[in-house]
Amino acid sequence: MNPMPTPAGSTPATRIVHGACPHDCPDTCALKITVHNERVIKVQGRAEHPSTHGALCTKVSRYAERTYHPERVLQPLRRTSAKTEPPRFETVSWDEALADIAARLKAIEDPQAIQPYSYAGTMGQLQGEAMAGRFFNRLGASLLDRTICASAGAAALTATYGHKLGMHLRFFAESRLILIWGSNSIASNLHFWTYANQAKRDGAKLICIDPRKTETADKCHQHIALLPGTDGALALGLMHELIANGWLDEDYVARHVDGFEELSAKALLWPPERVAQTCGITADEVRGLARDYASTAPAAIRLNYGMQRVRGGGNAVRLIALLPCLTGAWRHRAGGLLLSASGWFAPFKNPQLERPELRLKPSRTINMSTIGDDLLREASPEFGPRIEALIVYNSNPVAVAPESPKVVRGFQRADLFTVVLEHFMTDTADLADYVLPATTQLEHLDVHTAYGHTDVLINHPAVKPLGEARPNTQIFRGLAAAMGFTEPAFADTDEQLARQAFTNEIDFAALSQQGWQSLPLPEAPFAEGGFITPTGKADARGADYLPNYESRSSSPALAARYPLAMISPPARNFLNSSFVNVKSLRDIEAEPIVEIHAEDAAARGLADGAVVRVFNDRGSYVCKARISARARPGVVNGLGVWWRKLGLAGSNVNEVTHQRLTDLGNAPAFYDCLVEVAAA
Ligand SMILES: Nc1nc2c(c(=O)[nH]1)N[C@H]1C(S)=C(S)[C@@H](COP(=O)(O)OP(=O)(O)OC[C@H]3O[C@@H](n4cnc5c(=O)[nH]c(N)nc54)[C@H](O)[C@@H]3O)O[C@H]1N2
Ligand SMILES: Nc1nc2c(c(=O)[nH]1)N[C@H]1C(S)=C(S)[C@@H](COP(=O)(O)OP(=O)(O)OC[C@H]3O[C@@H](n4cnc5c(=O)[nH]c(N)nc54)[C@H](O)[C@@H]3O)O[C@H]1N2
Ligand code: SF4
Ligand SMILES: [Mo]
Repeated sequence: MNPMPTPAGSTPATRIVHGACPHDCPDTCALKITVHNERVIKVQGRAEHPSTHGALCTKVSRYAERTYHPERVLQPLRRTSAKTEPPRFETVSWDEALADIAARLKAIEDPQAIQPYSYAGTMGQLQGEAMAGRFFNRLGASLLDRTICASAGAAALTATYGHKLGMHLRFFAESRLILIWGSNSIASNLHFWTYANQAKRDGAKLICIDPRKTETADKCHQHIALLPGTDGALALGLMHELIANGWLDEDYVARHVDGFEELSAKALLWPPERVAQTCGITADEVRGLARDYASTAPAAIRLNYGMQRVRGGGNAVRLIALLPCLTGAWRHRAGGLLLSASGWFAPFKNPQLERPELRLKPSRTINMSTIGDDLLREASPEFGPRIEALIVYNSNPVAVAPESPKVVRGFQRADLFTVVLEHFMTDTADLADYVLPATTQLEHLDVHTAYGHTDVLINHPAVKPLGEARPNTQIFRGLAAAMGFTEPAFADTDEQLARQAFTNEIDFAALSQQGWQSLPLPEAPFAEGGFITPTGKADARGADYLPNYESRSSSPALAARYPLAMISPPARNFLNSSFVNVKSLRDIEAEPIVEIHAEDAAARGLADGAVVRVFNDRGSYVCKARISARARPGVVNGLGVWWRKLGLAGSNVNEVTHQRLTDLGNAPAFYDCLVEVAAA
């Protein structure tokens, strides 16, 4: 496909290319990429794009620095050292690498012993699963349950509303009250913040509900610093107040909520005093929040995934998602809730893109969040074959998956054959048998959906692939050819894949020309009910508060040894573990830190800046203590997700997290974690 035509006024040596930010971020910004003499010299936002209006975050405005990074992997690499030794690699040709990988895969008797492992390093439809999915389907490899981020909340929204649907981003600007709940929007959802800030300027009240006093909490009118994993109790307490004070929209409840009687009986067990005790806040905070929520219209909730990373995270999302159904906030386009907008895209996406029919036999499914345990598991009738080969792309599991001591041990298995498609020598690439050089967003074509807004975007390639790098699509095509797969599905070019990705309702020519297409959608989706559940009503049945696996009240013996609750939300200048190796961004974050309240630091004799060990029975993470009012007493904030090898002692925050799963969606409970902190 041709890049954008050279616009009038630009010299032939300089051209503008329209792109899309590939990162796992709700915003999916439209990019304006300036290419001079076949080199990208600037990455900016496109001011014309209504949802993201020309502003980029600091990270992606440095995207060219990432693409032209001197440490880019630009040739296929083959391991020459043992997995337990410092990593050493030699360069090999593509032909040799692909032939050898294919030979290794063919030698595996049961294809289910071959495991793909990927997430949202790029959220592109093409460089994500389009060709990879075809390859693994044809191979008959194990399936992967992609749970590491959002599946608890996704399952909860689906159970409650019938799909991952929510308010439109732009109408937050018209809200009069916004609850920013489990979201550090300024750091992780910048363009939402622009609309919230507009509402604030117009007189709206903003309330942040978050254990950490984030930069977003600093800018809100009120901050409610509850204990991690207690959001479900707070939601029940709010319902208690709505019911006790007669603040329900009875008509909306009667017509559009299923299971209200059952929910009401549960909520009445949660008077503000009990909620206060469970959540570690005051009863007046509960009462005040309920009053504000019931008496202000339109009232909107921006929920984010931070609050669902605990055992009861799915139920907590269900309960919070029911709040706008009880007050009838959904009647207004600026009222309701947004966690994810991704369900809006479902009717416009081609469900056959990954060619499920190429899979001839059903396969087992491995949960990506338990990869540590699963790599160490022996063959058994329940589990199936031992994992013998792992093909990783768009993810850095050794850094981001929970309980990394086990993940590392699994990747170090001498009998495991690991292929990693990457831009850089990440912690995961360091443990590969082969590292295959992948292109970045500036070098390949892709099409994107979003989860914070409802536009489809296209990313035109701005420059040719650097070195010998290849798009993921091309790498999987090459692997398919080396395996002898001859189905026509493997002959599709990236442009053909891009045209196949959506239904005809998305005008591909217009998308290609303008760079984005907005989905045609109703403004206030549930104003008249119309939930996508089987009954057409919001489903309240069964939703309840579940305490954490690890907390002072649920596991007192463990808490006696490890009394601090640790959450590990993202650092502002990294994107999960991406950008940790971009020096200008790492310099801003400076060092891996754990934020600790002055009282907790004093009780442990810790000074600000001291090198500390954050530890529990699973492992020990070395970082620096930052004594900070951003941490509440009893809770420490271990900002993520550093590359282990760029941290202080070859470890990161996932050294101490566990692999137990959430109540719904089988997601990791990263923020349900007890630790102790001591001077190192
Ligand atoms: N700069 C930056 N932006 C990002 C990312 C990044 O790494 N860096 N990551 C991206 C990804 S992958 C995602 S999934 C999205 C969304 O990613 P999220 O993980 O939702 O990110 P945050 O907005 O930081 O929201 C998490 C907030 O929830 C709070 N929190 C933790 N536990 C609890 C709890 O039990 N209850 C409540 N109420 N709050 C809690 C944390 O303190 C934090 O402020 O952001 C994306 N954007
Ligand atoms: N303790 C703790 N752990 C967490 C979290 C937390 O809050 N706390 N957050 C969790 C969340 S929300 C998420 S989403 C996961 C994220 O985990 P991952 O999805 O693994 O995300 P990243 O760490 O950004 O790693 C993505 C990798 O993909 C590579 N990549 C990017 N584009 C391409 C491409 O086009 N081709 C190829 N081959 N590679 C590419 C990048 O170089 C990068 O190394 O981490 C989770 N881990
Ligand atoms: S990471 Fe998010 S805010 Fe930053 S450019 Fe990408 S989509 Fe926009
Ligand atoms: Mo995520």
